[in-house]
Amino acid sequence: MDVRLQHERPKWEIFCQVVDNFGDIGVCLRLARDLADRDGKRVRLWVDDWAVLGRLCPAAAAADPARGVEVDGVVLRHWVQPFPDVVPGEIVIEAFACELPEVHLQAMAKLAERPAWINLEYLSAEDWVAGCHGLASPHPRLPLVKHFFFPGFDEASGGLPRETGLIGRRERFRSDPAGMAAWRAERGLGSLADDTLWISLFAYEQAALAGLLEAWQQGTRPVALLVPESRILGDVAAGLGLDALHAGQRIERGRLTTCVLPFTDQAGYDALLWSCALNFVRGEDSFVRAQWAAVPLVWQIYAQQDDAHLVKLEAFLARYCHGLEEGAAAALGDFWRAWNGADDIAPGQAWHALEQALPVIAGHARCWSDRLASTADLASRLTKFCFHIRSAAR
Ligand code: TRH
Repeated sequence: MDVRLQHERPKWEIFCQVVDNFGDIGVCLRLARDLADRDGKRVRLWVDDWAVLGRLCPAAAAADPARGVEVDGVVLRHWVQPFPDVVPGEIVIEAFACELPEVHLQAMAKLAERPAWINLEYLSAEDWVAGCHGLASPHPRLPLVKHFFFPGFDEASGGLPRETGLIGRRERFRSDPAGMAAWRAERGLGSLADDTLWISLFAYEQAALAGLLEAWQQGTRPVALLVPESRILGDVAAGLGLDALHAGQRIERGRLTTCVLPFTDQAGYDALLWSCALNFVRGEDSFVRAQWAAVPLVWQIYAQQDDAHLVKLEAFLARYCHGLEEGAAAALGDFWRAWNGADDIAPGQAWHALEQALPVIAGHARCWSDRLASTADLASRLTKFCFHIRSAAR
């Protein structure tokens, strides 16, 4: 990498630690790319797990972590100990409450114009977010103030990540049937009936999957189930009576065709979501991307202690189902609760009602996405917020 880029002071600097899975880096990588695109490529992203980054970003996988690499205007750096002596960015974001290296905090405190310091929080639809978004927290020892920034679904929050041009790209993909057919054919997904229901399945382990696979096999409509490599693959194999499944395999059972896809980069995953009529997603980033896909989704929320995640699930359902016809809202809510183990009913039992309601939910998903897309996105709100706190500090 260009030595200049290694040492130039970035405008935006993001720190991310992997807690589990891909989502934390996934969110940060998208935000970093978006900021670089809007803001003249002055972004540096530190990640502690280079291997996870490499799964989402093949250019990083090919690079030497000790040197870092620049991708789409973002300087990607491996966060190691001891932390190198670098000039902090003008805006320093710690993602998901990760702890900044002490040496970096000291460097931030020594600068004549101190950086804006942001703690980017997890996404939640809960009402308390409005009361916490933007709050300031002075450092106990150093002359630094951290501000909490909460993504969310309304004006009282930090909004949702939505990079410039995303909706246009989705629409171009969708309005090109020949292109979509070629995209499917390249992945070995050709020659399926016209009335096939295309479903993508990205999920954690799911003990109750077998019943749902059974419902799809016995259903009235053909189902194409596209499963990118993920933790649910073992349950898919078991549900189909197999020992294991691998990328590239295609299994036919009754009305169900299951195709296992290799884990792709983030752009490839977006295309998968756009190509389907129903997306099973998980965690945070795929959950948001499925909303931008503007088709029905099923969310498997990341499980937390004491079932705290179920409160978050209900908070989102309440917002999402607002304005959705009562029967469709009930079908959707029942299925989501079943999928998250929040109900005695199994997903296989809840499927029929959801399937019936899909056309109505599809219209609603489009309106939901359009409404969200008409509001300011996370990067714009963050930029504005940081401008205000930096102006106030001068
Ligand atoms: O990996 P996740 O389960 O991440 C979760 C959440 O972020 C959660 O908030 C966090 O607390 C927990 O981890 C520890 O799910 P998520 O957020 O959807 O991230 C997956 C990323 O993987 C997302 O950026 C999309 C990307 N992806 C690809 O790039 N290619 C693929 O083929 C697939 C299937 C996913």
